[in-house]
Amino acid sequence: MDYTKEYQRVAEAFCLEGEILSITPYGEGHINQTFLVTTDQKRYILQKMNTRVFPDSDGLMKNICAVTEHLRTRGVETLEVIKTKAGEAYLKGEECFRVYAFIEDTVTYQTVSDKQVFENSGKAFGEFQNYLAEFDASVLTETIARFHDTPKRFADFKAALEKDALGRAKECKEEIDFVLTRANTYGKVVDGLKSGEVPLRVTHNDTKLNNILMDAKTNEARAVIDLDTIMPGSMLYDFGDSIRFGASTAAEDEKDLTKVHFDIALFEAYAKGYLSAVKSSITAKEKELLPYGAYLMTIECGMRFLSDYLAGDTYFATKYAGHNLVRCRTQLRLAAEMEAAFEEMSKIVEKYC
Ligand code: ADP
Ligand code: GN1
Ligand code: MG
Repeated sequence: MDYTKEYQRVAEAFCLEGEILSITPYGEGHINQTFLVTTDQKRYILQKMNTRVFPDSDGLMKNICAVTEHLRTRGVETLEVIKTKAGEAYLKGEECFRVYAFIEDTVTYQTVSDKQVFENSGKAFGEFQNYLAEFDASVLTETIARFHDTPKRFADFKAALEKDALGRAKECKEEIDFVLTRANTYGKVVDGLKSGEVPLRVTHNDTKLNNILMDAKTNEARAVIDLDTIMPGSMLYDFGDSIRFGASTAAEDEKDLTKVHFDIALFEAYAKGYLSAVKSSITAKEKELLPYGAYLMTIECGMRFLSDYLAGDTYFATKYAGHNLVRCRTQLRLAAEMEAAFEEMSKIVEKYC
């Protein structure tokens, strides 16, 4: 497909500097369709927004504009929304698009190549959490209701299983059983939030390693990106989601499960970085639940991949028929290994608090 031809007019609707030379698919996100736009002067990120996942595009873009402005006033490098020629934050229509300035001289990682990178990302997500703590949550739209409400995710999973739209359940009995037999462990964070034992904070909610740009030379964190899911939540979600993606010895979609392990040294690297930033604000309850948060986010993500596989791959972008099942398997493998590592994880948390 000639993306330059396809999206030239879309890109021209934004205030870009220079003449457009090319438009090519970019990155490894599962939700939006991302393109790199190169002009004779600059580079930009163009995204076809996923309006099925995020139906309230206005609310979403208001969140992003407000949060990025808040960060910029504090001197933090962040996404820069490039307006349309009509002065809007995004291009509305049957399909919606937005443009960000390309943050140059940075890289994103799909797996942890070096412990130091992961520690740096932990520190940056912790600092990001601190910046959000000063942010007025009342101006935020909840872009996806009950995003990390694991019991709700579990109910959705059971509905997808019941329906079994494509007759795929027979291919994944083991994974289904894994998720079903742990049903009584899914409620701890939402219950804690309800009772007030776990503080409600403004959180990023999608803190995987490819949602942070690292400096290409120094590997220091430069900017936290993918701000679509910034909403009230728990820091356990942010810590946990980073661990589920990054504290693995393999990619999220590694087919060979013998390569997939929960790596406690990577857990330690991230915990060290993250806790160095949040140790003055984290509560005793949050500290206690950090290892569980990692476990919960891993199993929740596994059940979401599995639900999508059962429903016919309608949510996450996939590259082949069994992609969501492959992803589900890596998550459940990691979760199983975490079950044996709670004590060790807790000791590490204590060490860095
Ligand atoms: P998705 O919601 O689909 O995950 P992201 O917003 O995370 O989409 O973007 C996908 C990828 O594009 C990121 O992982 C990153 O590699 C790259 N990317 C996004 N925004 C920028 C930016 N402003 N500068 C450089 N790279 C970016
Ligand atoms: C999606 O957008 P992306 O690719 O950064 C998903 C996350 C999942 C993740 C799994 C809005 O993140 O919740 O944890 O895939 N984002 C949304 O890789 O559902
Ligand atoms: Mg992303």
